[in-house]
Amino acid sequence: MERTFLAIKPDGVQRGLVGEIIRRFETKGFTLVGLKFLQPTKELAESHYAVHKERPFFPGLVEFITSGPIVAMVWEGDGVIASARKMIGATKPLESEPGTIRGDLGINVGRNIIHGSDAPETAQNEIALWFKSEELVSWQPQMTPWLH
Ligand code: ABT
Ligand code: MG
Repeated sequence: MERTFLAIKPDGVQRGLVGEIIRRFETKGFTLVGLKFLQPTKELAESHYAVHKERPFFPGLVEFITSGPIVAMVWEGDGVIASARKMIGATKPLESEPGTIRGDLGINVGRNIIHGSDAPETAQNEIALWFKSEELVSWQPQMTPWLH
């Protein structure tokens, strides 16, 4: 079953959006398999955003991501990687549609509330970066089958 890495960034935590964001993925029907609350170290933030390391916004991005606690999560479900990206919305605030997390809740590209892995390979790498395998719980929700 497909898994993705999602993280509620420091702005999402500071603004009290944790419950609202988790609710959206729960009610969509995805399954939470990993969850922790932590303030990322500089090393962890730099590894996570390594792909952007030559970009001018990199130092500010690392400073922001390490500035306070975040909620790191792994969610599971059919097509969860692409679906979560859709639910999160576009990176540029003016392009994120209403109905998406960023479209409904944010206006700032550098403070965009939540991260989601953008492809199967990055999902696998990010899950391994943020979680030990024993921190992930494989379980099947006992749900009414017509939800899935
Ligand atoms: P992430 O989920 O954080 O990776 O964002 P997303 O994939 O939607 O967008 P990308 B392109 O990966 O941006 C990573 C972070 O860098 C910030 N950023 C990006 C800027 O501040 N200025 C820019 O010009 C660009 C392109 C936005 C993202 N994070 N935050 N916070
Ligand atoms: Mg990205």
